Amino acid sequence: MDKLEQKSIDLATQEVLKKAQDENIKTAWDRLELQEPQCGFGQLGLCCTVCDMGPCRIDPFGEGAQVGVCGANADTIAARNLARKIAVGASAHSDHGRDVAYTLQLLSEGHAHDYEILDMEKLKTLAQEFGIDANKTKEQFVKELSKKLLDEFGKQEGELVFCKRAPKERQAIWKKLGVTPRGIDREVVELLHTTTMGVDNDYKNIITTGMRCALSDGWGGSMIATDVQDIILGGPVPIRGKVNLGVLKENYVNIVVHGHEPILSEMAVKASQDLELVKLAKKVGAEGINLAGICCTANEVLMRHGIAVAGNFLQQELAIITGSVEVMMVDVQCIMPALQEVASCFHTKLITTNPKARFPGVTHIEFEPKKAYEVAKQIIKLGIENFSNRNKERVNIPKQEMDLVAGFTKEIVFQILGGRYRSTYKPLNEAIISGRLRGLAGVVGCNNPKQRHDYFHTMLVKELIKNDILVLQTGCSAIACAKQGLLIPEAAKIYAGKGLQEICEAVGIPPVLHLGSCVDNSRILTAASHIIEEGGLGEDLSDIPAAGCAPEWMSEKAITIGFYFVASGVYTIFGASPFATLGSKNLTDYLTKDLADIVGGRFEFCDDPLKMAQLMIEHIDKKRKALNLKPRMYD
Ligand code: BF8
Repeated sequence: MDKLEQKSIDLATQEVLKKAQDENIKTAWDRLELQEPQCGFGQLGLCCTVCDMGPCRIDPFGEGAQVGVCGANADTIAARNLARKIAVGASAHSDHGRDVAYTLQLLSEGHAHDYEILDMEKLKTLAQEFGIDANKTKEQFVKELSKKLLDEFGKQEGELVFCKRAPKERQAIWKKLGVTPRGIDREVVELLHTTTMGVDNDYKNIITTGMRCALSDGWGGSMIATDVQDIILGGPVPIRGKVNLGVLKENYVNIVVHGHEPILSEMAVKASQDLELVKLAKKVGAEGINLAGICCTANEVLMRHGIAVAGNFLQQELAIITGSVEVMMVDVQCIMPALQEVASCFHTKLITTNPKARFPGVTHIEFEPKKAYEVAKQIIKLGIENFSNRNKERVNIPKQEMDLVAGFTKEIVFQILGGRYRSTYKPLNEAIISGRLRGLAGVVGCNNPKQRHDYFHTMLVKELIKNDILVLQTGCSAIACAKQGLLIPEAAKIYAGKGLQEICEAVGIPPVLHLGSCVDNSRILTAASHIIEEGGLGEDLSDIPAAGCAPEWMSEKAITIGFYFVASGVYTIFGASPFATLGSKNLTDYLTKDLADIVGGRFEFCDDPLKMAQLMIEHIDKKRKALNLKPRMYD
């Protein structure tokens, strides 16, 4: 295997990395090399920077210091480091949810004219959940609902409304443990407070507070983001699209949207089809405007409009290095600071749009929901004007592009499997009970240059579907598997086991279902709750023959997602890179063993995709046995 193949299994990525190498443009892989060897104390979670008596570090070999200046030991330090990451991840997803809820409020006040209520059904469901009088007018509904949603962030007591979506048994476990989230902001603040110097020194208690914070993301901030986006941007339905760098077009003005919040990129979709702007693009010599996405903003516009996905996290720099991107418009999260440097090697204009995420010296065009479409048009226009600055000789767009089907939601699973007029989870439950489906797996998360790009995701998912496990995906993991052709119905015949194949063929779905962006992991939680509600698969989420995995994770947000899955009863595996806990054996044991008896879910750390699959299958089989279900139908 040559060096490029070691970096990524994706041919398009290899091709552009070669170009970067030839032109001496540095990418994340080069910068990782410069960092090596990375700090061992940091990797083990044993470096403490909580106060200025430090930084302190614990000697993992037991010879040097075993406590920091304040007396904190490895357990406290590792748990605090981890918990602070949970708080940061929860704050990112939840602040996203807040912005979407705020847009709904502006809409209700008549200040966000570019948006409208597109999913009345969901609006009504939420209104009911929040106890809003059904006799009110739509306008009153929206006003009251947006206020109640925003109140979820600042609530001081009680519990988040969406916690009621969880099965009763699960709610009881949370109550008993005291981890039912009260208010989203409160849980983040409290976790930061308890992990500052001289507050909580009990690693188990720190993790308990961490779980409550993570739950406020999964069953709070992220769920609000998902549901309100569906209300104002439309609930996704299965849709075909294309993926990989080959979606960039040589003769078109290429605009790439990147980040996470779809409120603006949704307007970019509309603006890219604006006849006046298309005419303008033709006037400058292009054939039209081509919009594509990176990361989760890409997943959002893919789910609702079938907009092409240029790539996942590690491909953001590569999109620019193709030399074909006129504008990369970014909002928040997962945007590498290095983009500015890479863009400066080409004609690409990097444009920031969110006051929370700016780059020094980079054009900033601030997004406001009140003038959303106007801002989107302004940005696309800049792209068109920039087309003439493209150096055609430096354009190398790889040919690789792959078809995919996305747009699956908890509502769509109902409809597809149960029929539009008989919406029910019964067929899904029956498929699991009969053994035609062995179980379910959520495979999610990022890329990390420390691991071979896309390799872990695709190897793992192929092995799972081969074993009749229906895979639900979000984020960069979904993009990775889509590039390898796993997200088309035809993939079932090639890769799936006989039972899964029969289901995919009967209803025309791929063996791997794309549920959206990372906040849409909340769709997995609600779908799992519906499975329990339907009956026959136990009383609690931890009873379902299911498992989760983030094989190439890198973000703090992934840690938060892991914790809300585990705290919801799910067995969850994290990939190769250390979890920043391994310096404390007590903490590692607590996360990977003891938690199972406390919350029904636990963590596992593993660095081999086939081993991950094996562990997930073993867990699923164990759950089948506990439910008195036969092993899978076909062996
Ligand atoms: O929120 S999977 S690299 S893009 S953090 Fe980021 Fe990870 Fe991708 Fe989406 Ni999620």
